[in-house]
Amino acid sequence: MLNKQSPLPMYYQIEEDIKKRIAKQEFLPGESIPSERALTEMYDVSRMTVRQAVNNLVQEGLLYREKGKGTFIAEAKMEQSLSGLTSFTEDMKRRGLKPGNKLLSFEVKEAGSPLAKKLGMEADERVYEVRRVRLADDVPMALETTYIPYGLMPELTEEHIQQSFYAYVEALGFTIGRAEQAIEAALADEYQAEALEIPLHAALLGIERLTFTTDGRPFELVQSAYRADRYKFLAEIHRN
Ligand code: 16G
Repeated sequence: MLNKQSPLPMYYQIEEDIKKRIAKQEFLPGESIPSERALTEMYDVSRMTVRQAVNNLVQEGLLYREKGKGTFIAEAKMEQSLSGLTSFTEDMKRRGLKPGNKLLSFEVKEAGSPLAKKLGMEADERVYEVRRVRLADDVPMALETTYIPYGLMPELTEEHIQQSFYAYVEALGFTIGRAEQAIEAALADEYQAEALEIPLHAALLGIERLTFTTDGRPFELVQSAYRADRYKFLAEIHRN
């Protein structure tokens, strides 16, 4: 089944083979994978090689371990389009999942210069700094830190932000226009790991979004950490 002449390492070929089986639904989400011994025999390789392949797939989020129980096939990742300017609440509802919000902190502080510059305000003006864990059917998906110019919505409360922020913004009469977004890789620090219920140093997708109203006013800067084992971002691209 594996090509021992190939320059591709054995563990990598095993990973590819397991991925293929998952794609073909030979292995289904929630099912346990064959034992280490069974895999060793199946691929005719050492336990070390099997272990390396399985560890890599766990790191990638295709498999997950449960203490004392074994290793299982993970659910398929959420596929999030990068082309629409939607809110977390909207995205979850569209998927038929229950959106959840766990408020970790809610503060008003002085913006300071780098933030003020991005939000088009003075450094001594105030911003809300809101930390929320976003949940889908009660499972933590992302950790968001949102900065909002205080002067723009001075009535914002903890209660509002535990619901959809975009719904609140629109209820105020603002029209959400466009956003600038950047994505980069990151590893979970202690705080992120705890909030997202993932291992320390698990892979994350860090997203920064700066969002403007249709009249060009920035109203949020959001730094979010999405679980890389649960999320995949999709974009359609065109030539010219
Ligand atoms: C999404 C947005 C975030 C926005 C939030 C509003 C990304 C990367 N981020 O999570 O910028 O603040 O939705 O969600 O997509 P809400 O209306 O459910 O509070």
